[in-house]
Amino acid sequence: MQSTNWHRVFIGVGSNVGDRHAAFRQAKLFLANDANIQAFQTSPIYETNPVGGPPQGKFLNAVWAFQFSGTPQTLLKLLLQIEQTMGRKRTVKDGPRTIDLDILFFDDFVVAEQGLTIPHPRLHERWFVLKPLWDLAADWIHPTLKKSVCELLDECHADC
Ligand code: PH2
Ligand code: MG
Ligand code: MG
Repeated sequence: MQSTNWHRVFIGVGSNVGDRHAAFRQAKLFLANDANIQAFQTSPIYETNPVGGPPQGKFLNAVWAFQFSGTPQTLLKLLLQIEQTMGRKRTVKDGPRTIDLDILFFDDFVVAEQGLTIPHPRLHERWFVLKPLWDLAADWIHPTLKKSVCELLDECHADC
């Protein structure tokens, strides 16, 4: 039997359209039932003011962590598939969305490709990402900034 390589992954989850809690539940089911995902963990859910983009409704935000068997590219494909299945429309940049699933960290990988940047390029500036990340993994080290999530949260303004 071939041995499977499991990677520790953190994703940021956001929703500000429709039944936001229902969208979280549905996206979680899609992921937790995937054969390449194990040991699923969820942070608390926060209601946050929108940062950037057009005027829009408040978000629910959370971070989910799991073990993933596959590459960053196959994970991205899975997340985009779930977003599409759940009716995500990409019209306005940073505009309203039924569900947004962003890869934050993938082990300590650093990836810079068209359409895929890991770590997420703005995670260290966003309270709505850092706080739920801190709930799950305060000591995780950002692979390029070389700071812990706890340090990044300390440096981050509460209204971002
Ligand atoms: N996502 C964005 C833009 N602005 N603001 C909040 N509060 N939460 C988000 O998830 C969010 C945002 C683009 O992905
Ligand atoms: Mg996003
Ligand atoms: Mg996204």
